[in-house]
Amino acid sequence: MPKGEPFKIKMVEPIRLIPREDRERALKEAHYNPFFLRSSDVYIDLLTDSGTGAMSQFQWSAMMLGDESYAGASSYYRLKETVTDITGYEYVIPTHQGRGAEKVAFSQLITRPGMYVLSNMFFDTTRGHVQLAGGRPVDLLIDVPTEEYHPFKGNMDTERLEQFIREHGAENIACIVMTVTNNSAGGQPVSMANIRETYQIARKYGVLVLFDVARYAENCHFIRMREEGYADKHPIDIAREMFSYGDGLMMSAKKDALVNIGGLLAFRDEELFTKVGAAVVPFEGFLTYGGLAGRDLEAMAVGLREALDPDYLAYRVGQVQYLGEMLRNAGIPIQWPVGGHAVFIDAAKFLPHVPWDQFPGHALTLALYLEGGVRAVEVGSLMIGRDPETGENVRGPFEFTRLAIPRRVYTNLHLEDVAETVINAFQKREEIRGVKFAREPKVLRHFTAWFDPA
Ligand code: P71
Repeated sequence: MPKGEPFKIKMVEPIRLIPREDRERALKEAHYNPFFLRSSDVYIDLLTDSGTGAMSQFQWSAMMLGDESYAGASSYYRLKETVTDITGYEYVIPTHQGRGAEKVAFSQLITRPGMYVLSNMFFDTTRGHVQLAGGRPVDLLIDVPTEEYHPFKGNMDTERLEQFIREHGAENIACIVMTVTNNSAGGQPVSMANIRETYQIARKYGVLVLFDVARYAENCHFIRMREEGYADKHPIDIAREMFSYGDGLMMSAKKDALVNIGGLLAFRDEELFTKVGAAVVPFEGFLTYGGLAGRDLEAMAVGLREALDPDYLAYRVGQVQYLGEMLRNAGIPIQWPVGGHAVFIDAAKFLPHVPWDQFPGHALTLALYLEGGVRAVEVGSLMIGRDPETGENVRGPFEFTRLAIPRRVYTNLHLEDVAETVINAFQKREEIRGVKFAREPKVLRHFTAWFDPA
């Protein structure tokens, strides 16, 4: 097997590491929040793998075919046929990005305040939209320590799921959200067996199952590599089986549809489509464009297929693994095995002297920027936020610093620079301090909060 990337590079964008004094100044000006840094002050940008990938020549050329008709554009039908082919779902609605799909879905499915929405684990915007619609998000992730091997660490705890439905009543549950891969748990995969079992439980009690499939292609790759009976299957066939265990999907197309902007809703039956579709026109736009241009729909249709290519997936997941192995071999505590899109550093172990409510994952993020111009993001108690009822900070199950790898963007030499940065910070870890809020917004606070060193 060749070791190289399954592409060569046709267009380049210069990047550089600015001097240390400039990084200190930039961080202060950003109120110690990496979201406020200018990208030109960042050397290697691992803030997110969302919308930051490189499109292929096939996607760029498909964009020239964009049909910009307001309704019924041919670009929409090309996208719809692709989505139906992969998922089996007949009813497809584009949205401007994942959270557009979430807002539409939860505003219609949460019909009474206080209804529960159950998940293997919500991502932040999904959790935010459940709360904004008056619902109560509940995470039911299996419990495995971060450094302990488990092939499918993103799984739903199906025992607790069934118990919860029994205790609280199916009529009080708006839906189940199956997040694949499980981003908040470290980009960890969910097994086909777990997806099937979740759907069986849901059907037994008449509860709806929606997938959150931002990174479903990476999840299919893990099923192929790790679950018995899937080694010889093409990822698209694994995807088809997976989608058969659900009623619909919400997607941020900025990940596994390999586009810079876009999202999707898709449903198996017309009733659900009609119910949820009612909110699309006022929030997103007409049903066949959902806030996107015709050219965006074309790029998405091509990207959805490219992301299921086995060579691409092996390269993609392999690159994340390469970074993970460099860090693990150096003794850095990380979520193990690494997930599909990012390496998650266990910041609680990296910075044992920083208390959880001074956000060790965020403190380490700031340190990595100062050390090597690498931009990461906190995934932990800062991102989880406060309990809307008590106003108290909720302690998350993990305190992570996430290094998310954009798709087809950086080379392995860049990742070696990243590893060196993390290792250097590890050697000086005692000097790294926690943070406190200087300004704290109510919803999705991590995006726009200001901080001071604690
Ligand atoms: C990610 C993001 C987006 C993000 C979050 C925090 C900082 C920077 C960027 C978005 C997701 C996701 C899952 C599983 C829905 C969304 C929302 N992830 N579900 O991980 O991971 O999609 O961004 O298109 O609205 O960096 P959207």
